[in-house]
Amino acid sequence: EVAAKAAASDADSGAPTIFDKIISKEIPSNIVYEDDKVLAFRDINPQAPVHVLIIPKLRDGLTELGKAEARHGEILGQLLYAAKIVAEKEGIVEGFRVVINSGASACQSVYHLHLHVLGGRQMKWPPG
Ligand code: DGP
Repeated sequence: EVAAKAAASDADSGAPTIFDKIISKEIPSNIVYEDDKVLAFRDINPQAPVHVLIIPKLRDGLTELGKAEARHGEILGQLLYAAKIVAEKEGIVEGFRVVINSGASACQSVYHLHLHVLGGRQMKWPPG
């Protein structure tokens, strides 16, 4: 348990993540939408027929939503609007889900804020 806690505190320390390499295109990804502020690409482990991640290109302290500050308001809005653009591009705008896992107890695994856009099947509620 001590090791797990140490790993968790490392995880949100602000160290670079795999998403930095996706942004720099050092690691290839299947890009769905991109503008100067955000990047949207297919999740490597899809949980629905459409499963796209949307990230800010500049993390700027947003390791997780729980670290957001008032100054992040604009990029947070841009990310949410990008979710709608992605849903339209993917043909799921009539029904889709946006998820943000914030912190270890929400099963966040990559500490660079990201929205999951899920659709293309009937969603269930409550989520697990
Ligand atoms: P979360 O558990 O909310 O932190 O989701 C992280 C997601 O990132 C997870 O669904 C899998 C995805 N992921 C992790 N590494 C990669 C990668 O190298 N490429 C892509 N496309 N997705 C990744």
